[in-house]
Amino acid sequence: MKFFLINTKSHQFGVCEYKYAVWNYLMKLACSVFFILTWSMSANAQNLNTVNSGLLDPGSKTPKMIVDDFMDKRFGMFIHFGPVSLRGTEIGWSRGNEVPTLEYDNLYKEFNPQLFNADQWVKIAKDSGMKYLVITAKHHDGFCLWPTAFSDYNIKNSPFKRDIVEELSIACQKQGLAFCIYFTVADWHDPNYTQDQPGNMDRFVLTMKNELKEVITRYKPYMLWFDGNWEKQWKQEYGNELYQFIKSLDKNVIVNNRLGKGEHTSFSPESVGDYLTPEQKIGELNMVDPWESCITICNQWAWKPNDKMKPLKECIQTLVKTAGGNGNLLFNVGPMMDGRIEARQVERLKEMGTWLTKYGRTIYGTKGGPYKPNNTYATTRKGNLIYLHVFERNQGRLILPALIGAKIKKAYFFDGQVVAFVQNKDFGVLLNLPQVFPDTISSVIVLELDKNAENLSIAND
Ligand code: FHN
Repeated sequence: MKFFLINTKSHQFGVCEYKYAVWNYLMKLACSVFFILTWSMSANAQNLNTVNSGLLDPGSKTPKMIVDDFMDKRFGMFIHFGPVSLRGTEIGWSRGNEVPTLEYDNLYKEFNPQLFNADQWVKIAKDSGMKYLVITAKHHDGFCLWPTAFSDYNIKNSPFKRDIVEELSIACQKQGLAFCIYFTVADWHDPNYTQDQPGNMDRFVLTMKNELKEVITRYKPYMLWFDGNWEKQWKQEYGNELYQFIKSLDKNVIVNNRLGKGEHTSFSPESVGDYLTPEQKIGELNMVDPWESCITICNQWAWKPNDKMKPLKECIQTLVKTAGGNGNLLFNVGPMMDGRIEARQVERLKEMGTWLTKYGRTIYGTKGGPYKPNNTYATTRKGNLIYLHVFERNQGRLILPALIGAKIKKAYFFDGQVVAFVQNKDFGVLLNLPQVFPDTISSVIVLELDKNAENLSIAND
């Protein structure tokens, strides 16, 4: 809390004026002290109100059409960035491990990513076919990439000074990507979080509310990606309280399911938030609950020199299997200490963008299914079309379980090449595959049905 004191050290007054000036100063000081005390008491009162064991107001849920719009986007960029890029170790987790805590907490004094260019980052995401972008505005190390008034441990106090969160929000708006914010509920730098003393967590939750109010009102995020809800300090009631608070600021902002104490890959009474968040794996096919898998393009979330990068085939098939399971893929890059995303990662993302330029309509705005994805194929669907993504040729024949209540009228590759097939309501569908596929990574066969494919039940349960 900053105390704004009045400066009365001017000396040009006579005795009378001097007495008036002193009296005036004392009156102003008394008013300021009274204001600060009442504000602090109300803030403390608000602190006490942060612990609200009330259940969530069902009416505060994010409107379904907004979440449906999110799920139609299918593909987003996750960015883990911060002063830790100066060491090339994992954000948050390397604090007090590979990097001594004191050293880690002072990295911000060297943090100066002069080659950071928000327009470039967003263009890389856009050119790769991504429709939204999530930046770690505050990760577990507690460093804030925006100039918050509620913690000195922020970008304004680094040599870089610029508001990275704001610049990315503006760049996303200019280029038509949805701007989203990652915000940790586990802040390993804040003593109110780390020191278990009466009232500390209430003060911590109040700080969170103040910081969230800043980022929501200033940067108007499309979605908030919370993280860290597994730690013992974080209580269910904080999650309930924060969800209601967030919704009071913006009823349409999408919130992931890591505010409550529920686990990440299924909804439970403890869950707070709008969608499931499997991590570093492709989620299970789920036609009921919205979900998004967050997966790294390399191994580490934050930048690591010479980290192992996933081959293009794995990147594309991960996206296809995720969409085939009716989910989104949040694909992570970790920019380097100078603010650039590694050229090899940019190239890999461009290759994904080239594939999506051709096959994007089989991913965006589709539903997953009606077959569960596997290592040979995955399917998406829209209208009366099923898009059969075939990864392996398997001796030139592919057998699919029978579709329930629908018949295939035609089958052809994306480029029009006809595919011969026979179907039977018992053994299913047998497709004869050519010697050479149009696309070595993931070829798409269009199955034209005699009815809408979107409501068919899952065929290989
Ligand atoms: O601890 C974090 C980790 O650093 C990373 O941010 C992932 C991706 O969201 N989430 C947590 C691990 O579950």
